[in-house]
Amino acid sequence: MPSHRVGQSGGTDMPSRPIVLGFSQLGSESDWRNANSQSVKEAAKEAGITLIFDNAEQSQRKQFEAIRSFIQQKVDVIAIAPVVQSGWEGILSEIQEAGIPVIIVDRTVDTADASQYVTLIGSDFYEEGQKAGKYVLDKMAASTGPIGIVELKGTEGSTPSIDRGRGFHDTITGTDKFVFLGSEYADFTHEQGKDKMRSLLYRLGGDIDVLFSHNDDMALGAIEAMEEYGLQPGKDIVIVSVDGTRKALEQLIKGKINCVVECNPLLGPNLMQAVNEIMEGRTLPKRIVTPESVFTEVTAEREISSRKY
Ligand code: GZL
Repeated sequence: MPSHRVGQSGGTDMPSRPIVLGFSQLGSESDWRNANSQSVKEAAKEAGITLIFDNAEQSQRKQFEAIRSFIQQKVDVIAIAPVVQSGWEGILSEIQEAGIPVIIVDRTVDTADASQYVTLIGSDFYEEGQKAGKYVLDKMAASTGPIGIVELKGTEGSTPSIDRGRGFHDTITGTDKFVFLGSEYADFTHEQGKDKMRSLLYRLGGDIDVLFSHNDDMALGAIEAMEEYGLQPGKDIVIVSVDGTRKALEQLIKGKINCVVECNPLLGPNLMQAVNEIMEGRTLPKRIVTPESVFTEVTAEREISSRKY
């Protein structure tokens, strides 16, 4: 397949054939991830872009294998949703040597050379953590403390886990009435969220007043663990989560979750626009941030009917 690149002058010999995009998706660990994949597939079809999609099942090694396959196939653009932040310099150099432009999607990568990718399309996870922390400050304003907080963290080393945690902790630690009792990595999955919440309850039981979960799937698992333990989620323990899936909003309406910070997975249209602009030789911003909101018991009813995922 002849490869077409952005011309030296910045112009490009637009291919007479459909643009080919290789997308390394990190996995299918959560409803958010599946909605993200669906958005990319639908947007590619809508844009007439040929999509080569690979699901790495949360393995960075499998992402590298998929990317090397994209290079061999001489795709026009490579998009990567990186499972963790570190370890990408080598593979990004291989792509650069092949002359293929790169778009980073959703999470980010650590690299000393920002020229190794054209743009990053995704959320501001630190701000999402701050929003979660602000909700807890408001919700617990009348309490004198001590208020025991536990945390279910996403995939270790992933941008959302690192930055949501930083944003939340930076917001909460301003007052001494909050006590962080413990945190567990639960890999953004429902199953591990339930399992790790069980162990936190076993260790800390009635001392837990607040759970901050880095995503909805882990929060939904934690709700099951709390009910097994004989506690009322949303009442005995305040729950704040991130994503905004339909299942989480349903629990929000039932009062079993108290706040869901939105993280928008529908990045497909932004990605395809960026691909087209690269192929047209246009300059893109280094960062494209998706707009997001916060859902509480008050706004959930209004939002749930419009949720696509
Ligand atoms: C955030 C995304 C996270 C979601 C999880 O943009 O990377 O990964 O919050 C998903 O649900 O597994």
